[in-house]
This record gives sequence, C-alpha cells and structure tokens, in this order.
Amino acid sequence: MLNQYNYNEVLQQLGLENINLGASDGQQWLGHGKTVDVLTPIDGSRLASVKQANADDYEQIIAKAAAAFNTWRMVPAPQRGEIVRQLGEELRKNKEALGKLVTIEMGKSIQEGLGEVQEMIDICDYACGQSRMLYGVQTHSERARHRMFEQWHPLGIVGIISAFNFPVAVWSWNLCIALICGDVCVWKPASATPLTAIACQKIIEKVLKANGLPAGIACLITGKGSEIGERLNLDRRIPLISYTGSTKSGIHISKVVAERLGKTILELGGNNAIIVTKNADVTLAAKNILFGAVGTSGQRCTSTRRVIIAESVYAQFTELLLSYYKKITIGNPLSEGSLMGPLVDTQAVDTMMKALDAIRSQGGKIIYGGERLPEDKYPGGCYVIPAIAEVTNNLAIVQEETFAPILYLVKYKGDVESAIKIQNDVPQGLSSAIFTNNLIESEQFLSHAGSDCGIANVNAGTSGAEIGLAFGGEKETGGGRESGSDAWKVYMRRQTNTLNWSETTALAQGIKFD
Ligand code: UN1
Repeated sequence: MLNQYNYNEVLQQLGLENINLGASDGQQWLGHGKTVDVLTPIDGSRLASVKQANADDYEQIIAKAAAAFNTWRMVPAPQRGEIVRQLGEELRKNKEALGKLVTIEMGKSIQEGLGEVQEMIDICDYACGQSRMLYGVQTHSERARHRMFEQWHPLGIVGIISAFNFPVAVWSWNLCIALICGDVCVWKPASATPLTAIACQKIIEKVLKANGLPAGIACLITGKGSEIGERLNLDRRIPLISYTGSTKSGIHISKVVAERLGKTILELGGNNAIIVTKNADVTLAAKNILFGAVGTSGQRCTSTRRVIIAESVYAQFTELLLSYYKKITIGNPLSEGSLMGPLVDTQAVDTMMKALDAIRSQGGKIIYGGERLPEDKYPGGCYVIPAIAEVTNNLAIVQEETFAPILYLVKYKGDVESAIKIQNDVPQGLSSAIFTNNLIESEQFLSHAGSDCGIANVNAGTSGAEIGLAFGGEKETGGGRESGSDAWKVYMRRQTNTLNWSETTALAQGIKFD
C-alpha cells in the first residue's frame, strides 16, 4: 500500500544499479569487501546491494588521495572554488532525484529530502565565494623593516565520517569547504545510507573528470565504522577527521586521533531545549516545536527534545501542542501528504520503545503517542506515533539523547534564569531557543550567563540552521564547527611568517646577541 512509487526509477536516474561497487578514488570504482543489501525503511524492501571496500581498496584509495593532494593544493583557490560551483550546478540538475533517494534510503519526508539537497547547493555557492576570501591577518612588527603576516595553507587528506540522518548534506559541508581550502577528501558514509553516497560520488566525479582533474581529490569508501572508520582514525596520512554521530563514538574517535595528534571536528549528540516564557507567542512556539520535534522523525542532532515552559502558560501551550500532534500525518515520506515518515530502521524503533519504558519507570508520564504502528498498514515496521512526555529535567533518560520523536515537557517556576538553568543542565550543548517577546528575557538568554549551546535562537526553533554561519556545539556535542563563518580555518594549516628586509639582524624582545 505504501509502495506507490517506483524506487528503481530514482536509482536509475542517479546511475545506481542492482549491485554497486562501494568505493571510488574519483575515477575507478572498487569493492572487494562484503556485499550488503540496502533496505528502505518505507516498507522494508530491498533497494539494491553494495560491495563494500576491503583493506586493499582502502590502501589504494588513500595512496591516490595522497598523490592528488600534491596537485590539488597548487590549483589556485578561486579555481578550486569554480569546481565547487560546478558541483552546485550538477546538484541543481539532480535535486529532485537525489532528494527522493535521501527519502527512500533513510525515510525523511520528501520536503526535507529536497531541503537537504538545497543545503548542499547552498554550501557550494557559499564555498565558491569563500574560495576568494581565505584571508590571513597581518600585523606590525616590533622590529624595523620587518613584515609579519599569517598564511593559510592546505592541510592534506580530510576524512569525513557522516551519519545516516543527513546522509549527503554533512558530506557537502565538509567536502566543499575542504576542497576550496586545497584539501582532498575521503568519505565514509553511514552504513545505513551508502546509496545516496554512491550517487553523490558519481555526481562529483562527473565534474572532476570534465575538468581533467586526477583521481584522489574526492574519494568514497563504504564499510563498517569499526573497520573502515577505524582505519581512517588511525591513519597518520590523514591530518583531519570530521565525524558526525553519537557522543560515544565521538569520544572513541577523539582518543584514537589524538593519540597520533591528528585534528578532529566532532558533531555529536544534542539534547536541545526550547524555553517558552510567559511572554511568548504561544502559537508561534508550538508551531516551531512541532517541526523541531517531529521533523526528520526526531532524528536530527538539532531536534527539539525538551520544552521548558513557564507555569502560567503551561496548560495553554500543552493543549495547543497536543492539538497539533493529533493532526500529524504519518506515512510514506515520498507522499507530500505525510508530515512524518518512518524511523531509519527497526532498531531505532526498539530504542524509542526502550526510552519510553525508561520514562515510565523513572517517574515521567507519557501524555501522547509512543505507539508502534501496525505492520499490516505500515509495512517495514519502522513507523511510530511521536510521543510527548511530562518529566522533570533530572531524570536519567532526559539527560540522554534518544534519537527518536520523543518530546519532553518540563514546567518551570520563577524567572527566565531558572529556565536557562534547566536548559543548560544536560551534558550536551548543541542547539537551543527561547520564545519570548520580552527584550530582557531574550538578551538574558543570549548573554554570557545564558544558553551554553553552540546555537541559540530567539523565536526560531532549534533545528533547520542555515549554512552561512558556523554549525556545531559545546560540551558533549564535541566543540566542532562546520559550514559557514570561519569554520574553513580548521581545514587549513596556519603559518606565521616574519620577513626581514632590514639587511641587519634584529632580535625580538630587544635581545642583543653580538
Ligand atoms: C544534523 O542533524 O546532523 O540545523 C545536522 C539543522 C540542519 C543540520 C542538522 N541544517 O537541523
């Protein structure tokens, strides 16, 4: 019943076959590892198979990447930007098919699948412009006839390990910025989403080939995190690993990469809250919270997980939110009529069910949803009704990130400071928001003593960030920043230069050494 679309048509449009090689150096496709089936969470059916990379494939590809870096770093940055601009053009042409494939492979609604591809296009445009703005500072030397400045040089191979929930956008944020910085990239996508990765790899290969560029600039290696991911983490030829995923894996990766003094960008778990004060436009808040909690079936790292509501508006807000939840349409995410699709797999549904049990046993109260939808009407077993629970913030389960559509309601008494205290009282620090029309409350939230998150919004939700500024979070979220603003600097090597044109020796700090 749900399968009203022809998945094969979308796969074919993007050059995917029944069995696909899962690794590429940008010109040659390889895959001598295990063959795995890829299933769609829409109805549990098999989409295609992928032959993963083995250790030899890995070695071959990293050797190509290392060689390509020597060429690519010498291409002028604005010319590198031009390649990224062309990638944006190709993505525009493939937006519909790729958006559909994202939806088919991991289950987010088609609106959000298309939105994800739009984020890729946006970062291409952004990175192209940034390629002419890799600015280094200069300052005045304390010594006569000396010049001091900083330069930003390409870093090397960047390993990108991405998650299933943004199977293609996370790659593009890293890839586009890394490419204009003169780096080459090796991508290990999430095990659940190799097909979107293969499709993207084919798109970028077309651009690289059309420009006569060598193999190794943009590479793909599919495989298990514990095998291929771990090889990347350990590999001294790779100066930077950008990882998006769980805090648990992030801590492991951070230790392994630090052991060889490599750099990491970590985008880990969030536990994002929205404060609704007595001065909030309650309707605006409820609408934003609906998207934040239910969008991508609650599987964004920016998903709204907690709402901290002033006692005086609690009843009014809750009633309104419940009325919205009752109208949520759940079903095939390819259908424009569905607001919410399936979770990524049945394991994710089990995790949600366990979290709901934990809420009950820890003293929370589920006031809406949480049911698994029946397989006869919703084949595949991945559909649920999103849940709302009344809790206190200190419950162990509330302190964790459960990657599912469970929204916690926490009542607060007193002023906005008490709400901010609750909002900050979790180990994670990615995204946060306040809904208020009161200037003082808003400024308090944004102040040094306000939200401790990497993202803090006023009258806008926790998810759906634009690409123009830096994206990432503090505390257990890992501290990494990607995308816009000066996030590009992590992808480069900084060099401080002093140039003496005095024709004499002059030591800094006034030291005489004659
Ligand atoms: C993620 O969930 O890993 O802000 C990234 C957002 C998106 C990115 C989410 N632009 O929700």
